[in-house]
Amino acid sequence: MLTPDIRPMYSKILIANRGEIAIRVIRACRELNIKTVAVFSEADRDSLHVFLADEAYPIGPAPSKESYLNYPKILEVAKACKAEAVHPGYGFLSENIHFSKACAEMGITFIGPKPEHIQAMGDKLSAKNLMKKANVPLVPGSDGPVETLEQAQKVCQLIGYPVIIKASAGGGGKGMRVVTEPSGLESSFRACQSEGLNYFADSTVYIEKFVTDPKHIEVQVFGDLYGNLVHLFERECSIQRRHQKIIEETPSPSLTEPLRQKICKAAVTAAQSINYLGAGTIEFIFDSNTKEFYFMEMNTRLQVEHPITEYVVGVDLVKEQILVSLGHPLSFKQSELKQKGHAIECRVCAEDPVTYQPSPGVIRACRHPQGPFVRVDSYAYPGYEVPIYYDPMIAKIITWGETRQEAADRMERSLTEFVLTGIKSNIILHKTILKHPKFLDGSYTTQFIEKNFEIIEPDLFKEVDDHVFLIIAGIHALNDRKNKDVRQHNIPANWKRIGRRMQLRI
Ligand code: MV4
Repeated sequence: MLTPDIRPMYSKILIANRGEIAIRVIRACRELNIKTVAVFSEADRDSLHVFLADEAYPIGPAPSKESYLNYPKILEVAKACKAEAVHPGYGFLSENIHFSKACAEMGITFIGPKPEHIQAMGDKLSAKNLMKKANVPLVPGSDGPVETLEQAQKVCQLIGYPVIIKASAGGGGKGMRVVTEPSGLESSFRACQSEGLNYFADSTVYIEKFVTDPKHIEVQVFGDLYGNLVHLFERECSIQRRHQKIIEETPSPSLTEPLRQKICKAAVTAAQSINYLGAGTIEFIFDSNTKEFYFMEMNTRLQVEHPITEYVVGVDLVKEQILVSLGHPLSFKQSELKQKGHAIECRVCAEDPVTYQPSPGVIRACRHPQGPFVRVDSYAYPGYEVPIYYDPMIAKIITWGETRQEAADRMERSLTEFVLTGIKSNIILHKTILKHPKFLDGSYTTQFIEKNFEIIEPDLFKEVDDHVFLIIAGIHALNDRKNKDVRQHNIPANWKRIGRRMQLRI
């Protein structure tokens, strides 16, 4: 190992993000005694990250393009307030090559991927080529881009149907088409090319054998400046809808110990092959019938679901990102890392649990779950208006247990404890999933929501809808009689307490 060249601790970091992840980064900075700078859009004046940071500056109108994606403006703020580093969180600018470069040019440390790593992994074909050279398992398919229909037909004859056509510049599920028989190839091939061109200004597509009903298993990796590259085990993220994850857990209920070793080793090989630095995630699809896994993409950022890894492995990933960016060697060795117990995360979203439509609006009552082995990363508070402009996720509940069952029991308990009124949320969807036999036995796949919760059965949620109506009615009644301050009602509703007392008297 080289002699570590460690720079002194930052005195100030700018957080180029909003919501719960901005708060997550602020917390890590506080613990390291680093001052924090928040930036906010016009829609986010009352957002919690603005209150919690040491300083906060407006960066533009509500639409992301004019604020959280406006990196010249963000860098202008960083310069003016003398921030030495920028943390991008996830989404927004976290994997933006121009931002990563612009930071470097301005002498501001970007606590995220290097431009060359974004380059290598941002283009899916480039990533696949690199992985092929590194001997990381890939789904059989076209060796590189497919340019003509004739070429496409040849590839499909060779690998057999069903196939999936993917735009090379796509990712996270955009620009993909499944084709089940030869007659559907032409239209899907053309559609995929023009989707690539329209959305990503790149019509390059490639073809793979379509793996039916896979699981999504990803591996957290971390690299430092001294050639150390470790994995922090897997996360199972198969419970998703339209490529938005809903529940994640670790360890994966579908991996045996030898398989876990194999997939984690493949992830380290993948990251090592590009000399990866910092936190990253290697995404695989896993066929639970054949027990085969295949590399899909690499995400060169901190992920939403990072807390389940933090709980089970015992590492603060954000602190580690900050320290590694200063030139510290990793604070742990691979041999010291073990999975202890089980963690589950539920993403709580301001959305209709039946239609999945966003449900922005003013939060009235909000009381977060608490108690043993429960972590809540949230930016919700009573009186806060959830804006329509951004991601509907307002909170993450993370629970830990000695066993999967204990973590799940704690999650059910936490979901029951969570009081959230004024807006619709998917809390009831989470409760229903946790009771589902396919969740209980861990056999769920990426098709789980589509197969079980897509045919809308409003009766499934009736019980809770009624409950929500009652609570809202109670709050409104009290507000009208007493005062307008919703903060007061962050305690059990009076009508309920009084009702109970009356019952006892009778
Ligand atoms: C696949 C696949 C089946 N076969 N590729 C979706 C997003 C991108 N990361 C890759 N994706 C898929 N690629 C082959 N050859 C199925 C998916 C897929 C999926 C992957 C991970 C998590 C959720 C998913 C939901 C649907 C499809």
